[in-house]
Amino acid sequence: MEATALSNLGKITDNGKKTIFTIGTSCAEVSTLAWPGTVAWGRGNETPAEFEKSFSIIHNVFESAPTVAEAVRDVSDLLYETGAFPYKVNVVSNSGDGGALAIGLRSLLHTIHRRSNIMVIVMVNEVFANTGFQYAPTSNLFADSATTPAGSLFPGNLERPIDYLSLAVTAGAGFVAQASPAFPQDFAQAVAMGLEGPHTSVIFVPSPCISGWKFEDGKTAELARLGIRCGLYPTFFKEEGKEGIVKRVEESHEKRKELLLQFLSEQRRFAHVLTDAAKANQMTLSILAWIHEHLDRLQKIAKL
Ligand SMILES: Cc1ncc(C[n+]2csc(CCOP(=O)(O)OP(=O)(O)O)c2C)c(N)n1
Repeated sequence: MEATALSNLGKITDNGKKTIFTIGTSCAEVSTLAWPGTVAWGRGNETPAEFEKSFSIIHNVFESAPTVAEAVRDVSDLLYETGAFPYKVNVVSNSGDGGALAIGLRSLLHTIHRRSNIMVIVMVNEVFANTGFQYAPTSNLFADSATTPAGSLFPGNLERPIDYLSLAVTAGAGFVAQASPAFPQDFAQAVAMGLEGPHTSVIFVPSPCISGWKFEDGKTAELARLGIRCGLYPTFFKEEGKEGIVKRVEESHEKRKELLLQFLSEQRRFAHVLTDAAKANQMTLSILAWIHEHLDRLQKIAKL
């Protein structure tokens, strides 16, 4: 899903301006290191002519992609204003949810607070994936992970996921969205709106991860849509000062429950939840309680 998101992001940001990405260490960073002509840990070979290409990437340390993006924004604006640089650029920071919402939260909040004109993309795969699938603050209830192993003492993760959408809105981001490439129009709209500025936009991309969530290859888009429709990853758009929207979530509680069960049952990280009917029902109801509470809060936040 992250590869699909990055590919779409590349197409949408190809809007006549050059786009400079800053990517914190994450799956997205590891997979883009192979891209020719990008600046990776000082190994880049950019020349002025190559700078005319439509995008470039600065790979930077884990927690500070938004801060590096701020610097790119300031320097490129300055060069543009002094006439040294012929055009304005899009600046996009990209991190995993571990990088943005655990170790890098301070950096993210400061960037939002400074209202820097950049777009921050956060890939939400619920784990620190490339170091071995450890629990992240976004991990869902009862998820089995390297640091919340399901066993006889604990049924996986016991913490409710952090409410990152409310966090970004109340921190003062000019535009906050959650959108998945599994609903391509939502994703394209979120990115296009996010690029408009003039403030910090934060876009969360729910990203089912085959190895971390332990599901069959080929199910990625289906799982993304199930996660959205059952309410775990509601599509969300909120511009500062305007009424926002929560959408693509099933209205009926029964339907949400049915889709949630399907979502859980296709991932081996939840296999222990479904071992018997009573346990499955109890745990599903706990997750649904969180979903309903979270959706209620988002509806209120959307009206701010
Ligand atoms: C300050 C710091 N702490 C830890 C690490 C080790 N590390 C590198 S990538 C990573 C996991 C990143 O998780 P996330 O941001 O969720 O991205 P994902 O791997 O899931 O794409 C960790 C812990 C690091 N590079 N720097």
